[in-house]
Amino acid sequence: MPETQAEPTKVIISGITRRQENFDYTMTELGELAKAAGYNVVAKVTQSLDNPTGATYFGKGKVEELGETATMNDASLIIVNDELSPSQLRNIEKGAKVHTIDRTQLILDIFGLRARSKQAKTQVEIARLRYQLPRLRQRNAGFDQQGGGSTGAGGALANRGAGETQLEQDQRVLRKRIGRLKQELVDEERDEAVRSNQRQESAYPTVALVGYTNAGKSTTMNGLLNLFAERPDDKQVEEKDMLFATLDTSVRSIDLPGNRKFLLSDTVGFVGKLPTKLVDSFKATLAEAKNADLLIQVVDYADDNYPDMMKVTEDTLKEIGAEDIPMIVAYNKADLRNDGTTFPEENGEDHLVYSARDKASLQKLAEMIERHIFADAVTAQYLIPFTDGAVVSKLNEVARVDKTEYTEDGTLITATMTQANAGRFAKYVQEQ
Ligand SMILES: Nc1nc2c(ncn2[C@@H]2O[C@H](COP(=O)(O)OP(=O)(O)OP(=O)(O)O)[C@@H](O)[C@H]2O)c(=O)[nH]1
Ligand SMILES: [Mg+2]
Repeated sequence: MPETQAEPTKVIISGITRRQENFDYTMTELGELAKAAGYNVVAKVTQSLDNPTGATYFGKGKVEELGETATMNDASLIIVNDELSPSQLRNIEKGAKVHTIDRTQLILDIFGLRARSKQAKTQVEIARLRYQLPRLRQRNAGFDQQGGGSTGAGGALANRGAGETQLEQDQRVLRKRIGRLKQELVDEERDEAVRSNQRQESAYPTVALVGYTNAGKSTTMNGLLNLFAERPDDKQVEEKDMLFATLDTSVRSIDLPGNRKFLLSDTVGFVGKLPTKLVDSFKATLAEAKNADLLIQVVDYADDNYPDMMKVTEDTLKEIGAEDIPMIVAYNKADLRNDGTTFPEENGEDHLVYSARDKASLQKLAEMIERHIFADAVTAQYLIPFTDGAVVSKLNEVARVDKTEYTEDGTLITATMTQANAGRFAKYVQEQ
């Protein structure tokens, strides 16, 4: 973890290319991730190697070069572009004499820095402890120094079980803590489930923005809020030119004309080689996406590497079990492409080229969302007896009311609404 100091820690990013096409891109991204963690990247060291060497990952000469580069640039940390085995990390450290972490540790650190809500913090902590568990070593320092300032580990040192080694004891303490945190998460999820049930009760369709980190999900959310917020002062979410700006899911209601209201959620972004443990821990946060009626995959269309990013997004969606939800693919940042791309431009039902900073684009996106989620909308005539006045207000709340007449038997209303909502008013329907 970087210390909070005026001078950011100088780091070297390093990786092995197996001549994969997107290697340069993944190294650039590793640099961005390092920046997001507060580091100053001063050098890059790469090696072309078909099979990373077992013991040191890099070839032996490369490890020495890493050490020399660090000395030359006054760097105190090496970051490797892969998930390494504990012994590989140790051997690089030994050879280069510089503290070394892998891509997984780096991403965990960023998540640790960004987590704001209790739920996000717990999720990150679980992922972090699970990463540390196989990395514990037989020595006294144990995991205290890597524990991210959390409590609990030190106190148990006094009650080592009979015949239990230091390492076994450390592992036991860690497992226990993971168990406790998981339980906390379950309790929180139960509360969240209640809240999200309440949302479902309201029968408003739900739409989730998903996609690669920095694609423009939060900017799209804010743009739609500006145009269609139910309450104009509805809180904007944070948008930032930085990887993993958003870690917590935010849900806001969007009110399209004609009482076509839906709930929109902004979620945590994905990244290549996102640690499985992290995805696993973030399932609660991503539940909003998993339970959505419609997904909008926001793509950074100005980044040449966007096809890879889409692949990562789709793989991650599969991992959380959201692959069968209908999806609009929204190719964002079209304004940054200098190849004459025009926008907004709809390609078929499910594809939109747009810019989250452009009003016409957002209006187009809203139209597409509306078409999708209200595709099954039904128009019917409802006769509400005067004694059921509350039903009339309810109808006005959830439906687009096309016509209202007053008859001897009650209020006669022609209204259009989703199937789900229509079901609630079935007994008032007038056959025509
Ligand atoms: N030029 C341009 N910039 C955009 C557009 N959409 C988003 N951006 C910028 O791209 C950066 C990332 O946008 P965010 O909305 O924070 O991205 P995100 O997908 O929420 O990212 P994470 O929360 O990190 O996953 C910000 O600097 C935005 O201002 C666009 O259409 N055009
Ligand atoms: Mg965001």
